[in-house]
Amino acid sequence: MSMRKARYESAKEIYARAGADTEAAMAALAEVPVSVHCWQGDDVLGFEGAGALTGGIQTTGNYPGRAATPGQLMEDIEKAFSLMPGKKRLNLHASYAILGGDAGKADRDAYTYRYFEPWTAFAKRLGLDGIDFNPTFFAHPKMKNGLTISSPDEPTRKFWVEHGKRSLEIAAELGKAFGKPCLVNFWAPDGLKDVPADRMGPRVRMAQSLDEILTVWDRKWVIPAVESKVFGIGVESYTVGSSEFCQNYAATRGICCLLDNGHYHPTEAVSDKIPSLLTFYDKVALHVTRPVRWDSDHVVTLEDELKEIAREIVRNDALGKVMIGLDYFDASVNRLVAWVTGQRSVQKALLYALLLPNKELAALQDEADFTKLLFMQERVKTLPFGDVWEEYLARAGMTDDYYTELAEYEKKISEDRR
Ligand code: RNT
Ligand code: ZN
Repeated sequence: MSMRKARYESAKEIYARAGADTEAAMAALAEVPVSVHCWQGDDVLGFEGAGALTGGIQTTGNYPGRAATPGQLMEDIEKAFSLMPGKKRLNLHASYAILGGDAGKADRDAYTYRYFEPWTAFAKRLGLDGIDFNPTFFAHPKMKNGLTISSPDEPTRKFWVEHGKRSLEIAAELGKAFGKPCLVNFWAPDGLKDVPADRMGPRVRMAQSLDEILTVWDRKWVIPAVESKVFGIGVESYTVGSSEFCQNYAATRGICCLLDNGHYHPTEAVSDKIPSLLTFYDKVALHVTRPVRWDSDHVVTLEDELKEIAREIVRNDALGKVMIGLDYFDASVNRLVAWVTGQRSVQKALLYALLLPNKELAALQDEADFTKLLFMQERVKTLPFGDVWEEYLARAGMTDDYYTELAEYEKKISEDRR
């Protein structure tokens, strides 16, 4: 028996004694789709010729090798995804339209599924579970004074409403193409740098715009969501799509909330919001990121809050209810290593949560045996998790070293792009 196998067999026994089934945990994890964002590969720039990222978000760093064309981005996605275990979906933004001869002619209010068909073919070739979609309400000259669907300027608002409608139409085709609904996440950066004189007007307009957009919602193939945010760069004082706005909008319209764990005040925890929403909603969408002092979108790593998010999903039997997506963008390190690191961190957190004796721990809480609960919660932390993780990777044909392969890829391919 190889050393790895022996370590796994021993871990399996130790976990069984602690009340966890490693085989069941690995099998469950392999079925959980994670929607991997395309935008880690090119610093969120897309293919429309946007020179800069706007809308209160920012990618920092200038590591060489950024994918600048659809071909390069697909090549990088294929490589990075080959090192990510588990089921994957691809998360696209409208700004990644492959316009071909229509470049410079078709604007976002006229995008159709045609511009995304190459992505469908690509995702099918990679055996992905599906594609999710996002209207791009930023990095575009038709944003007026930083506003899109909440703009008081009617032609501006209308343009963005049309973009939202096109996005839902494209998503319906994406859903049909894979035979599974497509998640469409509405995030608009609309907000103000300084103290507003009218906080309600923009919100009323945003709700009206979303209502207009939803008139083309295909309920069979599309799951719409709204993503809230507390502030952005240049919109420090007020964001239209606040948490209360989005949650109430979603609840009253029968759509979904998307929680991005970088979008709240620093002491708020998304792990605590998940069960609150699951009490009322069938589905909850997530953007997993790592905020460092602000919504910095650092590469996701295996830290406490990520583990807690995974535990809330697992112990509430919500693996089929929480749609897990990734949202980070770091341009200061090898972008593929960043991509794989974040996806694997989420997989690790889920496996970690699946290996906890969740029922026993919950029973201790109900019995108010807080002494034993404290003891148990600490004890499980040193179970041989790494041995199960390596076994999970081995069964996916992978090892824990993705660095060596990506460093070679960087030498061969990315460096030519300088
Ligand atoms: C911005 C939001 C949003 C974007 C992506 C690119 O703060 O998190 O989800 O990051 O849509
Ligand atoms: Zn997000």
